[in-house]
Amino acid sequence: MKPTNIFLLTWALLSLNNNPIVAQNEQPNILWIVTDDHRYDAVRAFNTILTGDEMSELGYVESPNIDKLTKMGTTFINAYAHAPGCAPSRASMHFGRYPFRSGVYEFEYHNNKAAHYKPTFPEQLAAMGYQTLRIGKLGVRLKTIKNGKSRPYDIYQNNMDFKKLRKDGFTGWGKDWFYEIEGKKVSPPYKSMEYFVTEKGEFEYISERLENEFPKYKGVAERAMKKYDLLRWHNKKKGPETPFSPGILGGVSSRKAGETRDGFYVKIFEDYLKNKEQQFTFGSQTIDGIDTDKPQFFYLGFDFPHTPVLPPASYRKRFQKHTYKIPLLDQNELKTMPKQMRRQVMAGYTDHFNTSDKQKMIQDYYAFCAYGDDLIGKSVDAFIAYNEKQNKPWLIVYVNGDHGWKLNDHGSASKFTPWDIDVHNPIVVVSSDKTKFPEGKVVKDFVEFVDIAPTILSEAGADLNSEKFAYLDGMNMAAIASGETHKRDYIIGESHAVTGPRAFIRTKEYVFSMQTRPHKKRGQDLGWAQNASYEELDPGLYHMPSDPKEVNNLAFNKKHKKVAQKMKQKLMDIVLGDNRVEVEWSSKGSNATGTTIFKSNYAPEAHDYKLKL
Ligand SMILES: [Ca+2]
Repeated sequence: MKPTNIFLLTWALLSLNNNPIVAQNEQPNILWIVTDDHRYDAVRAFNTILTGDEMSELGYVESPNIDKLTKMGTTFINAYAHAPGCAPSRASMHFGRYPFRSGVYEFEYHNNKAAHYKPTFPEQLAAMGYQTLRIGKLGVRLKTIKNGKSRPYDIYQNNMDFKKLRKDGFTGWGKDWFYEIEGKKVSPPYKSMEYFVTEKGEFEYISERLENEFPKYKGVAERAMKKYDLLRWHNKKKGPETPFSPGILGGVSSRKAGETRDGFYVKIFEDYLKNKEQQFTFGSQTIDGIDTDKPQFFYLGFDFPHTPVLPPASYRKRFQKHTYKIPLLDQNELKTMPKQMRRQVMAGYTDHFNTSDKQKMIQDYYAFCAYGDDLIGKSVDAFIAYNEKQNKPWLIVYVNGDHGWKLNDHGSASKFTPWDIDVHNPIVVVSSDKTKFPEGKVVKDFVEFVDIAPTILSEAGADLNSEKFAYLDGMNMAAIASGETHKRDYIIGESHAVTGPRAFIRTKEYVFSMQTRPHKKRGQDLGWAQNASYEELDPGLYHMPSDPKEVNNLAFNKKHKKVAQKMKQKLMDIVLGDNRVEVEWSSKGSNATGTTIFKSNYAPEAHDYKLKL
């Protein structure tokens, strides 16, 4: 902005308002943090609010830095994810739209050329003058179309992506495609080959094919299995656990605290904030340096505690001293479990693990969370120090997990279901303006992930009442905190990953879920659920006050028939009848060039936040 414009703006603000503190209208710098597959019970402050006991019901947890955030700001304890899988959950946050309005239901690649498409909120922020930076995991599979072909599309102006960081060795673990081994081209390529990076920067590749084709690598995986004390996911069908089994549920990081991939995200963030050059370089990546004349939007996408669960040794040792209460599966639960949810449980089944493996899985998970908490603390400190130095207002939005994670709850180590442990993800908002997000305040009203976009946009100066933002599905959390907006009787969600198409509606008392579509073919048989029998909808109903672990499916219990019917109708009308969009993205791999939209709008405005049972 030219000096004359600053003068005019200042003059205009002063003449509109007698309050001489112009800084109040200044756009704040914003830090948005999202963790990955993070259970709410890993945080003492959340446990204290929810149960009165700071520890998880499973046992010892540690979270001094997130606890501190809750003291500095407002905790939205009943915040929920819409789609409990990384990609659809992150899409709902970035778009500020429900899956059934954005048309992104699972891990599909999609594009920004479909007629109903609206920009992500970081793009809106850039249009409002912000400089935007992402560090770490994004998970939104957005593409654009150029010359009829699907092309990469950046949501953020600047990106420090993990893929390049891990190739540079700034990680303890990675996974990548390799087209060349030992200088020789390999065909087909090694797809998603796993590797560890040692303290010395050496790469240890984990691949059965590699060991067979290149004898010099023989035994690397076996040695890594022992050295890092790995627990890999396995089941009877796929055979016993081997050094090549997929999914690391426990073990120790090959690197010390601060030098894991999450550790490097924080180091990059700290260095970036101190950088005074026009450009900023880390490893092989160079991005624009920080423009202190612009308001800043920083997004930190941590990978912890997503698999591979590999806490650094210093954390792991401490947590190995604790014995945890292991959630066990009651076989009766399996019998009445909705089929789609049973499918998911079986896909991530862990109940056959022996007790010591289950202990290890839980110890390492919470140790990983404790390590991540330290990294959050460091990021927050660096951000606040930057703002104090710049004398700028600021805002932190901390989202505890893009969704949750089961530690043998319901017999599975996984996500993807509408059970509370998979979708309950508290949010903490801390602001330099303590009137909007008061210190230590706890809000028990429902909050949904679609609220994140309008909250941040509003703080950045957007007029949410303008036509431009009419597409946003959520509410401003400042208005929820102050009670200015209407209260929700329920929250909703829908996800198609692993379970198949399934939606849920949750009140403070009950949660009802059902199959929404007969298959995943977009736009076909949209009216299926309306004509299907109740049994065909594969219903699940749980009563939270009497059954907080959600093990007794009451969907076919006569006493709860009325409740089930009401919730079914409401849910169906909303997700299938209130402006539902499905898109044929024509997704073959990442080549999402389709833009054909299918709509279902037989019950407009069914989503009115009201449901009396
Ligand atoms: Ca995730």
